[in-house]
Amino acid sequence: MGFLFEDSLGHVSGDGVSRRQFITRTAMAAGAAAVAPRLLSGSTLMEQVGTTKSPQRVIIDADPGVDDALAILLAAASPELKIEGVTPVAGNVPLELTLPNALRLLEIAGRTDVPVATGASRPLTRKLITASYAHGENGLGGVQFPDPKTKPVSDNASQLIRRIVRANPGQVAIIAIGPLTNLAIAFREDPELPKMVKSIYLMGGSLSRGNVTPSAEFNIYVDPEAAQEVFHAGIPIVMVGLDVTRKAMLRDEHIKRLEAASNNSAQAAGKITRAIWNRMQRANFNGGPVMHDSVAVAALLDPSIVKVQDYYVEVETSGEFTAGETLGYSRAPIRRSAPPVNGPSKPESTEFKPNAKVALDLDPDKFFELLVGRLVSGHGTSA
Ligand SMILES: [Ca+2]
Repeated sequence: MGFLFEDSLGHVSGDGVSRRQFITRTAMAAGAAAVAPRLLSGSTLMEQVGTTKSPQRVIIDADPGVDDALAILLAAASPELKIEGVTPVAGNVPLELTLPNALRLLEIAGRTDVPVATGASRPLTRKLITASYAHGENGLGGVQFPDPKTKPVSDNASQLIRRIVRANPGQVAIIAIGPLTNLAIAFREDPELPKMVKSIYLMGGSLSRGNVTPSAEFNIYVDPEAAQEVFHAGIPIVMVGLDVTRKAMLRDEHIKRLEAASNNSAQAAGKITRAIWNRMQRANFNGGPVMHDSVAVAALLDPSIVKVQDYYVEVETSGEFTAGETLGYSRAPIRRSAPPVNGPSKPESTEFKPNAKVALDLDPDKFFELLVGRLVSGHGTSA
């Protein structure tokens, strides 16, 4: 994600277009009549991605990161999920920090059984741009936790992802809450792998302006080439972007509930979010830190928390100002920029093949009850 307080900070004003206006504009740009988006219910979503009675196997690919921290703690506190591995990547802060942060968070949650594998230290082709201004220099709001005692496994992130998915074909969902570099590398190394991935729940992108540029959301901005490959890998994707995560702004009452709970996960989450809260107050920002990444976990845990719609999502990779933008086509034609004089002469495709279910609405009360309720419950954590 990147900006935990993008809206209140006003880092990016976009062009003042509302989400609905933007969607309508997108549809019109695709040569279609403007229509209100048809939102699918959560149950429809789960029919798409499937459910099982036994815990859902997941890999968490993350760049912790303040909101990653709560997302990982939420997943660890959720008995519906079996965390098979965590694969840190460079993003919010460099890998030298996201890796120990991932180990720390699992230790806090009492989950040292979960393997952590070292991921990519930079995007596929670009220089790393971080968001330490929003997450604190250490990625956890400046809160100091003990150095981790555990070590990463000998496999690197792509190797661990491949090993877990190949051992459980069709059963593993990937919760991707950082730049998508690790996944792109795994798919390049093993082109058959995407067919074996059950689904990807990713926090990234936006159909309604970005947060790091007027076009791009942070995770996609950092590594648009990786995102482009992942969106076109043929895997069922649920895209949880800024369109919904902007509504996941933590309030003081939530932080107080975390602080009042005695278990390690809630205490850590309370300290981290309070540190960010205090930074925001000192800077005269209204509102609280935005829990972008936990929405992706929540959408997997309880699909009724979001409303989704089928889209064909393209990722802009060549734009001088717009790289990392996610464009959502809700119908054919899929029209591209006008071709150059000497370029290919096919500006559009008449075939509409959705490649993602994009979350367009969020029930914030239900979301926060799940997030805070799970963290304070202490389930799956040491006391
Ligand atoms: Ca993240």
